[in-house]
Parts: sequence; structure tokens; C-alpha cells
Amino acid sequence: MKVVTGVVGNDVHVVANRLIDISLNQRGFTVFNLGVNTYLEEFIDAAIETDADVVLISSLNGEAEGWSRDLPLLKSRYDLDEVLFVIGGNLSVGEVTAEEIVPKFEAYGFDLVFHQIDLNEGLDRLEETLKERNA
Ligand code: B12
Repeated sequence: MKVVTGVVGNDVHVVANRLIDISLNQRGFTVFNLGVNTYLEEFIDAAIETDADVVLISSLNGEAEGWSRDLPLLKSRYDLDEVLFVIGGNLSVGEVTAEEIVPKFEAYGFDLVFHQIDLNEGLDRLEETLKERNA
């Protein structure tokens, strides 16, 4: 399975991105890591170019919402129905609960949304979802 990953927008927090790359590789995924400061359009370009199964976006500085707003538009423009969209990290600024923030990202078209969720828990959920999809 192929995964495009990176940190969205003007976000320089790189440590989680490195851990995500290592963890995905250890789980047997083929990883295309776009690194920090990656625009949404670049994730889409890379997903099309690599024929990716998953786009896994990380955001730590709290600005993900603004950078994710064009996802419905981009999804409507390109054939991305088979691609699973995942986002995680700190998805808002300050003290916001998952109950408040998760539905917003789901409405943008993300299939899995992890606000301040442990990486391994998120990746376990990703693998379960892929298994269910391919069953
Ligand atoms: C180091 C750091 C920096 C460094 C980054 C250096 C670098 N190149 O990486 C510097 C000093 C540059 C920096 C800058 C800023 N930072 Co900073 N930074 C941190 C700090 C101290 C540690 C981040 C880190 O590396 N953690 C270690 C990794 C392993 O943990 P993690 O990033 O949390 O990732 C884990 C989870 O989030 C999760 N995860 C991440 N992505 C995903 C994706 C999925 C799908 C899943 C399932 C899970 C997942 O898994 C990871 C591993 O467990 C945190 C505070 C903290 N204690 O966490 C603030 C923090 C992230 N920074 C913050 C802020 C606000 C900023 C600045 C805006 C500050 C400023 N005013 O300039 C700038 C933003 C710059 C930018 N353009 O992005 C805030 C974000 C607040 C928010 N979102 O509400 C934090 C939380 C500090 C705070 N408490 O206010 N920062």
C-alpha cells in the first residue's frame, strides 16, 4: 500500500513527520514523504502521480483548518474516490475538543481525523479501515 505523507501549510514541526515515516515503513507501507511546509495541492499531485492508496496529513501548529478547506474542490476536480484521506496532530489552536473539531474535518472530506491522538493508535485505525475497505 502506498502512502503520501507530509505536514500541511506553513508548518515546520518535523519530528512527528519523521516518526510517521519510520512507523509507516515499519508497518510495510511504501512511503512518499513530502516533509514540512507542504500545500494541499502538492499532496493531491503526489497522490495522483504515485497512485497512492492513502494521503496522511499531519498538522501541529494549529492551522490545518485553513489549509484543508479546498479539499472538497480538489476532490471534485480529480478522481480520488479510492484514496483514503487521513489527518492528525494538533488540529486547532488552543483548547478545542475532538467533538468540536473532528466533524469539521470530516465535512472537508477526511475519512479519518485524529485530534491529539497517539500515532500508533491512529495507524492501527488506519490499518483496520484499509482491511475493512478491501474485505
Ligand atoms: C519543537 C517545537 C517547535 C519548534 C519546531 C522545530 C522543528 N523543526 O520541528 C519551533 C521552535 C520551530 C516551533 C515553532 C512554532 N510552534 Co511549536 N512546538 C514545538 C514543541 C515544543 C514540540 C513539538 C514536537 O516535536 N513534539 C514531539 C513530537 C513527536 O510530538 P508531536 O509533534 O506532538 O506529534 C505527535 C502527535 O501529535 C501525533 N501526530 C502528529 N501528526 C499526526 C498525524 C496522524 C495521522 C496521527 C494519527 C497522529 C499524529 O503523533 C506524534 C507522535 O506521538 C510543541 C509543544 C509540545 N510539547 O508538543 C510546540 C507546539 C507544537 N508549537 C506550537 C506553536 C504555536 C508554534 C508556533 C506558532 C510558535 C510561534 N508563535 O512562532 C511556531 C510555528 C512555526 C510554524 N510555521 O509551524 C504549539 C501549537 C499549539 C496548537 N496547535 O494549539 C505547541 C503545541 C506549543 C504550545 N503548547 O503552544 N515549535
